[in-house]
Amino acid sequence: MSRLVVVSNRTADPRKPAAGGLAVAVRESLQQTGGLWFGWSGKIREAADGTQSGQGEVHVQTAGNVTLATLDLSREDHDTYYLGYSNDVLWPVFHYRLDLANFDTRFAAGYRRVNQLFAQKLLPLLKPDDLIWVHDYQLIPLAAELRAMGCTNRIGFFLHIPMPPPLIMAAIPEHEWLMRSLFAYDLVGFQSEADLTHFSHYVESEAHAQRLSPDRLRAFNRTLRVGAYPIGIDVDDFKRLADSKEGRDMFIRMRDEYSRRRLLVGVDRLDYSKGLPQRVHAFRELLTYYPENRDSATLIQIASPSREDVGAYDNLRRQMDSLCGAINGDFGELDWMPVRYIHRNVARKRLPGLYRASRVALVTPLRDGMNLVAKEFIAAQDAADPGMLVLSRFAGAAEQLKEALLVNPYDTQGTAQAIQRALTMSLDERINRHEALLNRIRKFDVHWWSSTFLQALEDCEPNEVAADGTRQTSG
Ligand code: GDG
Repeated sequence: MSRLVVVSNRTADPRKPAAGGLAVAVRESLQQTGGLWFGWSGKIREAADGTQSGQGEVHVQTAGNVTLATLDLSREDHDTYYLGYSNDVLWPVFHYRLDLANFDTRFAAGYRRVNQLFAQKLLPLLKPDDLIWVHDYQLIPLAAELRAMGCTNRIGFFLHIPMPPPLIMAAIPEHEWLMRSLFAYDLVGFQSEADLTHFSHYVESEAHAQRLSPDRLRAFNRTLRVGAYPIGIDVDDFKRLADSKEGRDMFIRMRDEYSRRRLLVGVDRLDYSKGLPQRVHAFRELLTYYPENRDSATLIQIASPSREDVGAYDNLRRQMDSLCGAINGDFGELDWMPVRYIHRNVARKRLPGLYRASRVALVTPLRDGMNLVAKEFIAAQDAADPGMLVLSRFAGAAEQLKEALLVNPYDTQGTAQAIQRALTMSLDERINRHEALLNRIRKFDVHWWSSTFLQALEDCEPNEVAADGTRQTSG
């Protein structure tokens, strides 16, 4: 069997609990097979003389059956590749936020330089039949760089974030280069059918791609296999966490603390894609138009700190401080605060108990590739008395989780109505909906996700390497 090589912007020790969707999912797939995990160390190396030459040494360490290989970045590379192009261009545009993008040309150059550096440092570590799985938007051109250096391995790419429609993608000055780069992979996976459709429309309209079969596209003189592989969670592992002593203690604490109230929960990175201000507005609307919820409904919103060195995140933080302060000021009583806003990271082992004690989860992003919190909430519920999920139709998860109450997060009144419906739903209806949701997240769990993707990658036919370093198939 081929060795698995995973490449992502950051790596993590796969034996330790991970926070963040990608780290959790990659850990699952690597731990099963063992292999190599390659990425940035998270460290910035300043050269002693103040130049940019301090980067590039690969550090190798072993963690169980996984080898971790990481490299440091120079300050300039970090600022242009990571802060600049990844977080200030690709993240906002792929989440449909052209208004927040900063198309500085130095960013694109840094992004390309770091992808070349990754390729250079990874290549000597590769064996001929390794299966290479590249993750996410920071590394779109990695396969093209590896091919240019003569790499003939099968390489797959998974995009964890949404793929925007063609006319939004086309706002990125380098859009053609980015999309052409994807054709150096053998397989490209998306979170949802909607994302796959956007990509197909892009290559059909902008690059005159031919559709050879439902999952094969030909453009830029190359053939690419594509598919929707919605990412899942490890349902049993999450349930175990819920049933552990710490999980149960947390549940009992929350249940007792809020025995007279009805608890709503939100757990997100503090990110403008997650629709947090809109969510607080909707909650305010709920208290205004359904006054029976006053002195009762309590929203615990965990917003873990994220990318604090990017300007747009600072604005969001101030906006949330002010919105939550205002709602507590306007509606709060001596013994009741409507919103408990926590701008800190909470230990993973505390999440299942919090989810289980909550009557309603608010997962209302403006755009999200998938959203794993929605799935974690379902997994943590008591099947005999489950809480209800209010889910944005703009999360990738909405394609799978139809039995949730789907909302448009821009429509604050509609969202407030859905929250009210969730709070007042009969036990029978909650049980029926939860059963269907649980079955679906069990069937399409993280093991299904990684094994289906990797099987499809293994099944890709071997290609010839073209003169320009990219591999060609006959079509
Ligand atoms: C990207 C895509 C896609 C959150 N706060 C805390 C905490 N979390 C954990 C959650 C969940 C994970 O982080 C967040 O996953 P999401 O899927 O919701 O979102 P992103 O981080 O934006 O992930 C997303 C995902 O990749 C996977 O492909 O679904 O669409 O944007 O597991 O529980 N964990 C802890 N403390 C916190 O405060 N321990």
